[in-house]
Amino acid sequence: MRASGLYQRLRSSSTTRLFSSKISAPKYTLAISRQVPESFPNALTKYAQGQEPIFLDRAHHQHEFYLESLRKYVPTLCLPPLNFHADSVFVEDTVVAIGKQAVITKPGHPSRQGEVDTIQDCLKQLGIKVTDMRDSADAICDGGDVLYSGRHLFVGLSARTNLEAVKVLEKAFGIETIAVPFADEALHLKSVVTHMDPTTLLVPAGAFGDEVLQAMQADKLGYEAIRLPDIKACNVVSVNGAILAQDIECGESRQMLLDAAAKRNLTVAFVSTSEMAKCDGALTCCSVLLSI
Ligand code: CIR
Repeated sequence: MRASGLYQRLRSSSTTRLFSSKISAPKYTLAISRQVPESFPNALTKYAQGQEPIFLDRAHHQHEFYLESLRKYVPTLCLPPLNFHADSVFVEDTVVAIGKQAVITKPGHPSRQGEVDTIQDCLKQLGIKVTDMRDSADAICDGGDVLYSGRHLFVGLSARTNLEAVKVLEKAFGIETIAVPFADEALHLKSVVTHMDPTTLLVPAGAFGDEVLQAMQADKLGYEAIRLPDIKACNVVSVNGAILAQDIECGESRQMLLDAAAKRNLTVAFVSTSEMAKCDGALTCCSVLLSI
């Protein structure tokens, strides 16, 4: 991604403000999710290609367990399935919500754009102020590219999300926003980096992780980065004192997560996501966390 005027402006505005370490994590009051559709085995797959087919029954069971795990920490609403949209279980991509405000996205893949209307209706019924990104002709965005750490809004410039979307998000939320170009090695920014608390990021070990951290200006902005050997361990749902983490095999990553969580007084729950992973999905993508 070439640095454009907006990209430069976002970078410089990000570096001039002061870091405050006293910010606590948002308190979430409701999560929105959506049931796995019968068409799920036809979900889009790019990065996880070549695996065995998706098993629908197993996907239903894993999703149930995900909801059960999430409900221990936040009341969770599960919307009915959208059977004409194979990827619609990945609700995260349709909306970015912070506090009582939300931006409905225009997902970057055309097959996913029909998923947003029902989410928009649901948010409006919950009394959330909704901005519709579709009103900005050129903006495209998957919510999986938007990481709100509680302090900053990081927006990955992937094949699904562009600078126009960054502009819409920055204006809607008025939060310090950092555009993060990253190599085409993963679907979304949050496929490779999420936060454990407002000052701690989980990032893969190695050169790719180094590049992402640099693009995020993580050091300058006062983040500690925990570098995990297994990239899948970097996608966690951080919710009300708990971390939902993928049930990975890498013992070293598991232990590092457990140690980092214990140090921060956070509980860890491991959740299986093998069927979601077969179509580039992870944990964050199956819910939207609201503070209303
Ligand atoms: C897609 O390609 O759109 C889906 N198969 C996967 C979306 C995963 N979403 C996410 O991580 N936020």
